[in-house]
Amino acid sequence: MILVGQYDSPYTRRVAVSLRLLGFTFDHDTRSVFADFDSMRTTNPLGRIPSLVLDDGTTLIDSGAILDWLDQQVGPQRALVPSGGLERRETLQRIALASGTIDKVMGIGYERLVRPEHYRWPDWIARCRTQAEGGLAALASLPWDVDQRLDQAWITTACMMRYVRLAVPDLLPRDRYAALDMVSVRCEALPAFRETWPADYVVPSKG
Ligand SMILES: N[C@@H](CCC(=O)N[C@@H](CS)C(=O)NCC(=O)O)C(=O)O
Repeated sequence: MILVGQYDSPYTRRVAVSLRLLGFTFDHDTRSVFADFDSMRTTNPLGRIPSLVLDDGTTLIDSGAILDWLDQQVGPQRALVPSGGLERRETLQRIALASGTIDKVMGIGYERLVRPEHYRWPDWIARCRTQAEGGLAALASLPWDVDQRLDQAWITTACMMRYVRLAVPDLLPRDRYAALDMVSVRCEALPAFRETWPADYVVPSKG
């Protein structure tokens, strides 16, 4: 299998972490969505990451669809999203809050990093910021039990936090949300997270 995408993408990183936690081996294709745009569109017609190229040549796109496929491969006992009931609903709700926060922070990041300064729209950035803060506060208000089995809600939330701290760090100063800091500390200590640590935020270039 080949995972396509760099780990400064929280969506790619959550797939990489999940692959490792579930015991899959994979190669890593680190082409950039910006610098390698034309090449990337031959893998995913949307020119986005992550993609997962399976051993039979099939290419899966979109982290949610890839993670669902991984869960199907390992079966309900090991799946990272519970297969039913209240537990599944609550896990999906947390994932929705974390990935929604990623999307809003990404909106700010792209506005700042890709768009020329005179085209930036401060009202739009402020709106994204309000939405991201809403997502963070809602996640932080939920109970997080440090002894709970690590599932996709924890993985996606930890990847979201690392991404926020790379892209718009003032949104998430240490100690603002103690519960979320605990999620991050617990996850980032694990080998699957350490091996996928996005050391630097790769500023998109238009190359
Ligand atoms: N819903 C998609 C979102 C993927 C996504 O936003 N990927 C970003 C990188 S984190 C990307 O490819 N950005 C480039 C673009 O959209 O043009 C998923 O979960 O995979």
